Amino acid sequence: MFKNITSKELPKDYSASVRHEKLMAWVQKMAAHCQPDNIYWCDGSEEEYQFFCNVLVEKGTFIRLNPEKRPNSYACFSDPSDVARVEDRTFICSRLRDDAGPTNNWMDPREMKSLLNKLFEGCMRGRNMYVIPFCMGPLGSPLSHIGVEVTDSEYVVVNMKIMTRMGKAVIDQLGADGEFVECLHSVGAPLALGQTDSKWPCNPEVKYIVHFPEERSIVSYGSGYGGNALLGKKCFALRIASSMALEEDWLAEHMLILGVESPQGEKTYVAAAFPSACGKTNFAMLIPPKAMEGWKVTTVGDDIAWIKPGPDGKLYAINPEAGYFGVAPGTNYKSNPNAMETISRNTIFTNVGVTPDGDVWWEGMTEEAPAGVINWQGQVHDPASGKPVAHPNARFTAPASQCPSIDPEWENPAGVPISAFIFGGRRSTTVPLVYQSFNWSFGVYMAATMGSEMTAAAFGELGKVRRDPFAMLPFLGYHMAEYFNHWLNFGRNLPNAPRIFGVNWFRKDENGNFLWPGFGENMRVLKWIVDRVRGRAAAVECPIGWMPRYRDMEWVGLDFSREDFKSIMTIDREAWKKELLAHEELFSRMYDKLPKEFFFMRELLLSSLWRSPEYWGLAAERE
Ligand code: SAT
Ligand code: MN
Repeated sequence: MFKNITSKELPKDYSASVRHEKLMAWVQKMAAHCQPDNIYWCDGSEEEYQFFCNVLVEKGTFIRLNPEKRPNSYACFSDPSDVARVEDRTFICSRLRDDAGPTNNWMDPREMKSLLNKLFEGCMRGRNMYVIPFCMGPLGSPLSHIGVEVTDSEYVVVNMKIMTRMGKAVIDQLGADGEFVECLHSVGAPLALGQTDSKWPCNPEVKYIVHFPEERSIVSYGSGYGGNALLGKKCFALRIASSMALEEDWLAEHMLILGVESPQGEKTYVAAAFPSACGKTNFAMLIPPKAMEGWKVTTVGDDIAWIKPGPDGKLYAINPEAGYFGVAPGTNYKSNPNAMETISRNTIFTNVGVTPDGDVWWEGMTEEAPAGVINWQGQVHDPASGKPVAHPNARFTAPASQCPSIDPEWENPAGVPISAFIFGGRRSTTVPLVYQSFNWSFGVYMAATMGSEMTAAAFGELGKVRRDPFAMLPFLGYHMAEYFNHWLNFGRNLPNAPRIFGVNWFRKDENGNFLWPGFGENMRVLKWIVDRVRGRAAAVECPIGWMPRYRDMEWVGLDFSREDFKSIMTIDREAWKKELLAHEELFSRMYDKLPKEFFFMRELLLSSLWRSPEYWGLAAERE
């Protein structure tokens, strides 16, 4: 039976040397309330990482994978009640309900605090409290921000080591009075004296993921999984950071950042937002088709971008994270060879299958499940059962530095200059492969109204379009309509704002087959985008924006006919009438604060649908 690690077993920490009184006082106060056995301050060293991985192996949480196949890697299975973010348990507790807006859960902060106070009292009994100082963004960058997470989960410690710059160096950076975001986390499963711990402690009944934007603090209770527990990611880098960004005039976005290098060595950076299940990680790590020799894509980030204007008026972006917490199922050497290399070592796998020879497996990795593979529920997989081996939201946690396509500037404290924003969703009809919005305002409108068809029943009817503005619906820390206003204002002050593009890799023909090959071939779309930004590519005006003609895109090495192009680029008048009318549904939810520009833009788009048929349909048909 596993016993909690005692103070004697814990490595020696540096807490005696911490000079930050406010931080010290907060940690002491949290400890007095949560009543852990011990407090340990994480230093972020390799030895410490190994120590906690060993602890997790002893506890039975981690399975050490075969070092020949996955060096220094581990797999674990979560509790079946704790497998994903819990949106209905996520709260924005601003003082005024109206500041959280119609798309967030809200509770009065005083009421929430008294509720949380009760939950946290003694919640770490029988466990240790780990203090994790972490920096989102490169240490010392003017674009970075610091947080301190206290948690009772060793799983969180080792994941935060990969996902952030974590440890003593952050404490040094904080000095005596540096600012930090307080992040309190507990799995919500105190242990009575002598009680055996479970392999995945959590609270199956009670979960709260709470943000106090005015105080810039986060409290999370009851879950040990992903974004519920690794508080630097969605909680800090998106929800809290988005409200900081509104106040301080910058952007915290749910965007990947990639670099496109031309055969001449010219580099262009773009940031792109996609809702879940649109292949974001694959796009961030794209490998161009062989026929497009000399073109190269490099990866700065796969999930989150913090963007601020530089002194030259351009926008500069950093990836606040240091690792990837990516969806495993579907990842393979065809869909994403760079991701497969990234996770070949030093990786933590959660809720994937484990093979008899100590490696991992998930749906889509290879054709068939290996015989004897253990599923994420810890049982030998029975192919007849129809149950998947890996949980659909199974994840890998891997250091970004291991990605073969990592951009040489990915840790540049000044960030990388962004020339274009790309917004995409999963749409089987209506939305063309690519188009450029007329200007910044129309681009903001397009991003605000973007939607994606549901691939998982969790969010409603399969195939139904779920509006997910800027792919930020579950990640914004304030009122959605204020966010639209922030974007509109932000662009007004830029001398040469990035161009804004819409893409859709998922259009289908009448038989339900995908029209576009996707993956590496998306490079063709990227090339047109980069060439547009550079003023080299032609386009024609269409009702919804600027679109490439067949001859404006690079087709070398791909069998994609004019007819194919037409089927994926056609703007259908009736479909677009319906589309624009559907925007009303989103707008009516936030009518009072919606930018008035939006109503005019919608009218303009609608009226352009009535122009002559020669103007209509177009890009696809013009020579
Ligand atoms: O679990 S995370 O929030 O980190 C990832 C996701 O669900 O998008
Ligand atoms: Mn994400």
